[in-house]
Amino acid sequence: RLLTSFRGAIRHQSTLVDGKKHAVDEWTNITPTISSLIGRNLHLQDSHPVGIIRSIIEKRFEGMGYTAYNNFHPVVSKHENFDQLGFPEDHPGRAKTDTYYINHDTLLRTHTSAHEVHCFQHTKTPGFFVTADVYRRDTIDRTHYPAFHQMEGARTWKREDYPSEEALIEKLRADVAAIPATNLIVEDVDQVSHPENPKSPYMSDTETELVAAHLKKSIELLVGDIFERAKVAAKVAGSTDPDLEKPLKVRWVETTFPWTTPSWEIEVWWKGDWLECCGCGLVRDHVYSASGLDKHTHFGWAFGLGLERLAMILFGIPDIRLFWSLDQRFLSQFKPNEITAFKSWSKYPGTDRDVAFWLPEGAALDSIHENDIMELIRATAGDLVENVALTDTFTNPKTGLTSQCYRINFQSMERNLENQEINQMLDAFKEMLVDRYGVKLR
Ligand code: FA5
Ligand code: MG
Repeated sequence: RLLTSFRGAIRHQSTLVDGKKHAVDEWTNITPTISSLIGRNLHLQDSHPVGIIRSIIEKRFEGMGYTAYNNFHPVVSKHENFDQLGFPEDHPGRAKTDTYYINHDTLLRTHTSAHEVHCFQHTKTPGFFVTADVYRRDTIDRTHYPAFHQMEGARTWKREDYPSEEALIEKLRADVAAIPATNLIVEDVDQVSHPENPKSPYMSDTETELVAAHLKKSIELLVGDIFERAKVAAKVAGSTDPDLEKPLKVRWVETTFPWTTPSWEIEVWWKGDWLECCGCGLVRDHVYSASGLDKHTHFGWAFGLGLERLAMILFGIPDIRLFWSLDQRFLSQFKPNEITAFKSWSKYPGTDRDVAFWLPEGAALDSIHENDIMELIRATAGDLVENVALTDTFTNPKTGLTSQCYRINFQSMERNLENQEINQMLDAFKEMLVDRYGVKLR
């Protein structure tokens, strides 16, 4: 009997993710809803907007020395996703509230940068691309979904390939000059240089300047090419927006990442807003040494591009959940290698429902994280939740008890939702809420 119960305990201490068994511990927070998205591989589908953008970019850079990797598995180690890249121990990205952990050491990658070290180690060409699904615990709304796709790009130079510093600089200049220019307007950003965003000490000023120029020109080429096609698509679809006649405006904004310096984000001016598309920078030496490459002999750049953000704009797709739709009215609209304007079918109206509750006595205000609430709702309602927002928090001065109210918007892209169906989902959600957090419903 002892043996049977021992086996039972073991069985409960593991979870299946994409058919593979993993140990669970107090870090485990991956849910079946999230696991079920693994393997959809939207980026590999030729006629899916995510796959179309990937292949347009890969084709644009064909012959320029980049290897494309598209099949890395989303389960990676904490080491690959964070440690190797130099994320500090207290970086918010590491928190259980932000990342899907399978257990303490294993997680769903939160970005394609998790594969940088591996690719630096194994790639024979000067550059590479990695396109893949990434996962982040996040709020739910029209532009946020717990899974999305990124494309990583990187390019390396190796000092020992050149007989002298002069020869290296000459090659860098030639490489920069070889990238076709675009007609983008690059706006000046009035920004004081970040003190935490200096050049790498092992690179000279000229090297830094030239590699940065190579990075920016490469991304401008990518963005310029894609947006020119999007303008054509918008015009074909009948848009008369006068901005479509003007060159595209972009700007470079300084930022920081733990494994690049200096670092930037490129923003694109589109329909009256600056849209953040891509983070990037010059790779720090610890990434090369983690790749087993001789320290200070290698240098270069890396970027990480969000594909859904681009695709929503380029194809005019109004809701990020649509990318995961299996509805033929969505899937049948797109053709390989073409950006075409999305035609919406009638949208069914949504329904708002409020859920208010008292936190347990003495519980801190932040004892329940907004993302935990999202997760609970997602577990019962899946993609039928369009939006969740914390709408009210107050503390009763007499009792000291704190109340929170969440507004949940239910909506289907495919049909009208019945009240009874919404009530059932809400009841299940409330039951889990009480069960898990000991709150008192109001
Ligand atoms: C990163 O993920 C870095 N790995 C990028 C990078 C790579 C920097 C290489 C330096 C060198 P960030 O979290 O900002 O950075 O995400 C990069 C892009 O992914 C964003 O610009 C955005 O386009 C997209 N993105 C980020 N969060 C979301 C989200 N919740 N939904 C959709 N797209 C997102
Ligand atoms: Mg960012």
